[in-house]
Amino acid sequence: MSTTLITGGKVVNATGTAQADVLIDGERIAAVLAPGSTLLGHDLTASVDTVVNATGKYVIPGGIDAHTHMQMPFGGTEASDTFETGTRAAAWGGTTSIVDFVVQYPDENPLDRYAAWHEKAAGECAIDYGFHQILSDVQDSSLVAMDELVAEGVTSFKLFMAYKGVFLSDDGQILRAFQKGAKNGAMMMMHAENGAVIDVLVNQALDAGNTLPFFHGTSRPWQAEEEATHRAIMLADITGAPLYVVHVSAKQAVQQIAAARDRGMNVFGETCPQYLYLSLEDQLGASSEEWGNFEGAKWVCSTPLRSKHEGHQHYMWQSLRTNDIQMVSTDHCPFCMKGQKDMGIGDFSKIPNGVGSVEHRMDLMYQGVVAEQITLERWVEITSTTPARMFGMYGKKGVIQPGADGDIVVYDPHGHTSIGVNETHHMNMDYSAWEGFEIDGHVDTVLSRGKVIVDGDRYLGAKGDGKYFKRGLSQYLI
Ligand code: DUC
Ligand code: ZN
Ligand code: ZN
Ligand code: ZN
Repeated sequence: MSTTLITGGKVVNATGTAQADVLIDGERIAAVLAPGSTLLGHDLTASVDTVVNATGKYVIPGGIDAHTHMQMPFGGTEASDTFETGTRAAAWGGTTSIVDFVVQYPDENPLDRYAAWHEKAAGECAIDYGFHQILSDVQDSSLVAMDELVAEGVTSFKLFMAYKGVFLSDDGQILRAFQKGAKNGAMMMMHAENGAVIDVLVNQALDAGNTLPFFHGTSRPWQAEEEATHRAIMLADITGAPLYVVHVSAKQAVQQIAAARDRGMNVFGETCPQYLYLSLEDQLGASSEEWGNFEGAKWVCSTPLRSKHEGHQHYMWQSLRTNDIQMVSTDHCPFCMKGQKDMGIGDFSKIPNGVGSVEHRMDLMYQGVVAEQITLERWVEITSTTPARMFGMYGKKGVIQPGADGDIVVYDPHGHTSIGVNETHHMNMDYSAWEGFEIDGHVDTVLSRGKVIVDGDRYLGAKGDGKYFKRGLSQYLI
C-alpha cells in the first residue's frame, strides 16, 4: 500500500476551508493534519512514498457528476463517449466519480439492462461509477425490479414526462413508480417537460418550414417545463416520494421547486452548466463556415437553452447561491456533429439531444467563485458534497476527512485553462460546446482512491482503475 502526503494547500470542504496537510494511506484518507505536522516525531514528507506540493492551491474532494450518459443508445445513434473515454475526460477535469444512467426502453427488462450496463462499464472506467436506472413506460415488472435494484445500489430512478414511445410514462405510471419509491426509499428523478405539448409544437414548427436547430428550443417553451415540474411535485406529494428534478433550466421551474421545499417537501433540483452560461439567443446567432446556421445543433439538448431576455441564467446562479437549486451535474450526452448531429439537417427533431461537458464542470463552476456568484465552499458543495449526499455516497465520497476515499483534486486558482477543440479536450467529440471559454483556474493533480491519475499534463491512470460504487439511500431523507 502506498502513502501520499498532500502538503501546503488549503483544504476546502463544504463546511469550511483550512490550511492543512492530507495523508493518504492506500486508497483512503488517513488524516487531515495541521500544516507541517509530524507523526510521532517522524517528518512525514520523508516517510511517505509520494509528496504532492499544493502550496498556494486548493485541495478539494473530487467532483461527482451525478448525471452522465456514456455510450447511451439514443436518437438513432449512441452517445459518442464510451465509459473509457468519458471517464478519462472526467478525470482530466477533476471529476472522480460519475453516476450514469442505465436505460430501459419499453418492453425491456430493467434487470437485464442493469446487467448490460455493468458489462459495458466493467474494466473500462478511469474513476468510480454508480448507476441510476431509467424506467420507460412503467410496467408491473419494473415495479418489482425497483426493489432488487435498490439492493444492488441503484437507489434512484429516472422517469420521463416527454419522449413518447421512447421514454415517456403517463401520470398513472409515474404515480405507481413514485408509490414504490415512497416505500423502498429510492430517490425518484424526473425529466420534467410536457411531452404532448412539445410534440404538437415540434410538428407545427416543421410544417411551417422552421427546421433549424433554434426551433428545437422554441418548441420546448418554459411553460412546458414549469407545468411538468409542478405536476411531478403534485404526484410526489400524493405518494410521499422524494423527488429530484433533473436539468432544470427555467426559472419558473425553480420557483415550483422552491415553493415545494418551503412547504416542507423532499423536492430537489439540479441544473447544468449550459443553463448557467448559454442562451437560446447564442444558439440562434451561431453559424460557421463548416455548418452554416446548422451550427446551433451543437447546443441542442433537452431541456433546451433558454432565452437570456427572460433572465433564466441569472436566476439559476442566484438559485445555486440560495439553495433553491442544490447541485450541478452535466447531463453529459455527447454526439459528434459529423455522422450524428448532422442527421438533423433539414429537421431539427432528428438532431440527437445532448451536450458534452463532463470534463469542464469543475472549471466552469469555479468561474462562479471567481465572479463572486458562489463561495469557494459552495463550489465544493454543489459539485461534490451534495451529489454524494443526494445519492448515498457521502462519507466515502464528497468530503476530505479520515476514512473517506482518497478522491482528491489539487486545483490551482492561479492557473488558466483554455477550452478548445481536439487538442485541449479529451472527450470523444469532434467539437466542443465550450470552445473559446477561458477559465481562471486549472486542475493540477487528481487522485482517485489514493492513486495519482492526473499529474499536471500527464495522465497516469488506466482503464479499470474505476470500480462500481454500490450506493446507499439518499442521505437527505430522514
Ligand atoms: N436530454 C438530453 O439532452 N440528452 C439525453 C436525454 C435528455 O433528457
Ligand atoms: Zn432528461
Ligand atoms: Zn440526462
Ligand atoms: Zn493541465
